[in-house]
Amino acid sequence: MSNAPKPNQPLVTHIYTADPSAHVFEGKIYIYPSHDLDHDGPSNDNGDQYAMEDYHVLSMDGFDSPVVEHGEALHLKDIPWASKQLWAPDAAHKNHTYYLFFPARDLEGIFRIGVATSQSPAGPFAPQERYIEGSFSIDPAVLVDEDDQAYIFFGGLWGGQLEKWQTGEFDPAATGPAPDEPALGPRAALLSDDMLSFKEKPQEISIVDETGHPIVAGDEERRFFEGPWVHKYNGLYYLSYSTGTTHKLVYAVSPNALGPYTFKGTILTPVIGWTTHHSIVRFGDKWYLFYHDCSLSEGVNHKRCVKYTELQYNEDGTIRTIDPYQ
Ligand code: FUB
Repeated sequence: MSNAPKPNQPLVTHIYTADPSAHVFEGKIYIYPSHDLDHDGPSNDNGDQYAMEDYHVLSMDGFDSPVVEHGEALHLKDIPWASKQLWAPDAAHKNHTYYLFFPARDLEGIFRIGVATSQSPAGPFAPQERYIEGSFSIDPAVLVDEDDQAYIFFGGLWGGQLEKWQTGEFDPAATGPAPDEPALGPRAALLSDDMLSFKEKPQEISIVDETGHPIVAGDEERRFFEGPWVHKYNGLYYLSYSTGTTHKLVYAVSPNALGPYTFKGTILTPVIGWTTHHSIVRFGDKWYLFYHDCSLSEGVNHKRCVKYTELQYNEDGTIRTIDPYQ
């Protein structure tokens, strides 16, 4: 169809979108992005410019079909515990229910992770009264494994506050580890069977190099910054994430969902704009990377657009690096 989205082009242009989490539900591709606001306010390392207030779900019957935008799926005003900044969400399906997991600042300005439910993958989603107990930081990604156990992965530095939780309590003055110390890893926990709480205290995921040594905080080409995503390929778990300050999407592999993960390489070279954020999904017999850049706003960091491209594996299971502008 002529109005089907093209690879490496914005999926929609009537709103700014970012942080796409893609899933196949009911035989279609559903995309859960952030909805960037079109404002001209100040920009800083704390991420205040990412002032999002609602979520809009996108879907496509397939890659030769047009994108459907399903309208507002959840708004900040309807979330009792949240004060601002609805950042990168993810969705999952279990118990004949669709779950939307999302970060937001609580009434004290601390990032937490909430969950909302719907009978439809397009929403609208009804939020729980409180954030998930014991949750913190940003960028939830949920993997419902083949045995039906659901894992939540999350975390992000700087504006995402992950470094402020090193003691297990929120310390507003805390900074990250020294450059030669192990970098902070994303956090992960099993979800309860009803998907509304953590089954256990979140644990830190370790990312190591090929010799088994932890990736250190000063290794900005490889260390975890934000946006974790876990998918399975040929029985192995692939943890991919943004390196933040070096603007790459990279990945590491493990036989276990909770790691340790061994660093492998780069999935996506830097895009236009500061942030990079993605998801990986299989549709039919092909794999796809959903990502964002700031091309639609000609480079304004908080006015992004979601895109997709095919992702390919080499025979040894490594992922071929993608340059989205080639
Ligand atoms: O969209 C707000 C934040 O920017 C996300 O939570 C991060 O992953 C980055 O994309």
